[in-house]
Amino acid sequence: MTSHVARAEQHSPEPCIPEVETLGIPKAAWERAIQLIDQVDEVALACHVSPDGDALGSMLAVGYVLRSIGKRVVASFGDEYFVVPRILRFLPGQEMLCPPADYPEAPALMITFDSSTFERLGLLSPNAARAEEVIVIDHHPSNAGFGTHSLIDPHAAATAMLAEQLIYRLGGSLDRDIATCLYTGLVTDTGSFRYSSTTSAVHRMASRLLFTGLHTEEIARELWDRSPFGYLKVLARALDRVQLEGSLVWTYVPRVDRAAYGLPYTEVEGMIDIVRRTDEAEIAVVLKEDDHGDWQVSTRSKGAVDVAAVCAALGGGGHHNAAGFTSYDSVEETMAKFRRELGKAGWPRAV
Ligand SMILES: [Mn+2]
Repeated sequence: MTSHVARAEQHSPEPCIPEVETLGIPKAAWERAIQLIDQVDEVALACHVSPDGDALGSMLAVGYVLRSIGKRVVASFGDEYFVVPRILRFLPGQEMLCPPADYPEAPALMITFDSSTFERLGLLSPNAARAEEVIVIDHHPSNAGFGTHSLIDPHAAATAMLAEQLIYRLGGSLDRDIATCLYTGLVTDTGSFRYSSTTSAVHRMASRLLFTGLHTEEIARELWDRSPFGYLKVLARALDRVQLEGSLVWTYVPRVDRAAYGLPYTEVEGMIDIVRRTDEAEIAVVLKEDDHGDWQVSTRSKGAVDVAAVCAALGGGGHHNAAGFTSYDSVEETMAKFRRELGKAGWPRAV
């Protein structure tokens, strides 16, 4: 507790000064977004299915501010099994969430967060199709702008950066709850400020968030430093079958492994972060069988290969160094297709 006191004292003399940046978005586009929000009493927020910290954190942060300026807010994501992933249950603001079935059928204004395509809205795609206006807030380079209005900056490290700017433009300010949501987005999408997307603007934003008295150590523990015991057993099995093929390292997690320990799918989502540390590999892949029997494939590159392009060819997408796709084939067929697409992308390369 002493550390919190020390931090509060240390921070109290300096105020959090909002830094208004346009990011990669024309000023007029920000203004139009504010206009669209001004025109409605209720705003329907949505983020992508199987939400990560950036998707859910950005959405809840903006939700808080919309409520504070007198808007009715509903927020959701289009998963059939509507449950917030365990590691994100510490996020404040979850009382704003409603299951897709309770979501307005044809919202006057919908805002989507971190969703690169219409399809990534899952069960909420039809609602978006019927919405009068849809503001798309995102940072995925592949996002072509599926709404009626776009706030998309592919150079932003996280959607949370765009969310923060929207908050200032709405006349909102940061408090600890809002900052907790935004920080979760920023810290997860930058891999704890390790990825190349970590610019000075990212650290300036982190600084503004920390002035609210954020408990960064508690957020870090919730996000990365805890798992049920069964995770270790499932991880052990996955690591036991890991393979190194030239510069490709890969493994898979069948659902029977998870079932043996009652481990939900979301618990194995981050396993790629362990596999990708392999020195000998340029590319890392983890196939995770979800509860429907489909394979959710995570891929990582150390930079030489654009895995977003490879995954896009397989129906997925993402970023240059971190991307994914869904496969309805077997593990062997999925890997065969992946290797074929890697080949087309000129990999492995002659050195
Ligand atoms: Mn993101």
